[in-house]
Amino acid sequence: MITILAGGTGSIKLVRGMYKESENITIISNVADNFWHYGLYICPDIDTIIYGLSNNLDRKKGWGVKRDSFNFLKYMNTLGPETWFNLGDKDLTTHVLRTQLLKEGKSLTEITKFFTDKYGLSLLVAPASDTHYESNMVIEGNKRIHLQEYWIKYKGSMPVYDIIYNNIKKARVTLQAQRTLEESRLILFAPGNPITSIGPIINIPGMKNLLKKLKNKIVMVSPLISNRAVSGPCEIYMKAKNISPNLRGLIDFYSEIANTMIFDKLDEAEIEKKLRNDYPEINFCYSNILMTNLRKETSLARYIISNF
Ligand code: FO1
Repeated sequence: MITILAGGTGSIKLVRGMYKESENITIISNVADNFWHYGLYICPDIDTIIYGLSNNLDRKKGWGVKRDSFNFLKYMNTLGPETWFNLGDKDLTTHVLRTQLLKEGKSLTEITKFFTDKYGLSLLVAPASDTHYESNMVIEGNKRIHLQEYWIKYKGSMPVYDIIYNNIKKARVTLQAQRTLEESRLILFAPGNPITSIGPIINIPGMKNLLKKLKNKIVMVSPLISNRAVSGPCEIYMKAKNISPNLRGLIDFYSEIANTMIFDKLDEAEIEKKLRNDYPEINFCYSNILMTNLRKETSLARYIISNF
């Protein structure tokens, strides 16, 4: 079995390639971007994985359901509430149903299984934790706001002084996720944001120690090419955590827990010349990691499956 630690928009391309190429994969999904909105529980990363694997994702945006309409939001807007989070009408069915199941006492693990079954997916998508915790940005005046608010409502327009995982101390990795990690022959870190997609998973209490023990089978795929984020606010968030927003910062961040790191071929010269000697224990590998179409997604997945 291969287990992939994944976020949403930055991770789905590799997850989709791996799902096509491998019989037996499991996803451990980030949950720290989950939030309550209009009384509904929204789990963007879990949904991106489910929509992405079932061919329902709006691939251009990287989130939401393809060919969705936004009538609910238009009507909501006429009544006054803020409508900065674009919930589509089809997408809404997931949030309504999930919230109902939560209120009936089901766990997020059970609910996610319900949706993967409904969407006809033959893999386990395991939420990293059943306990709600969330990525919060610390902005001016030591104020904390949710990641979705920062990035979507405020369009990332103000300085971020820190990023914290609010309530993470109470979170535990689910038994299912822990067992999956132990039993996998390979653990892959998708090229998601290290701070807000993969970071919240590896910082669940107890998780780092578990991953250190499993280090030999951990492979990280870089979210950076030529020291720049492939997509999204990776560099802003790395800076906010006092991590150099470049290849060295990324390697440092994962060096305790990942034995192998896959970078783009474009970065081979820089890593071999300037970085490799500082990290003798890490196995650096190079491939074409920019997945701009489905063929490139499967090609990277094949490279990973045949080499690790
Ligand atoms: N991202 C945006 O940039 N703008 C949106 O309005 C937006 C709505 C949205 C609705 C459902 C969903 O599952 C995801 C959505 N996203 C939106 C993406 C999401 O906010 C982030 O990309 C992830 O949380 C980070 O992984």
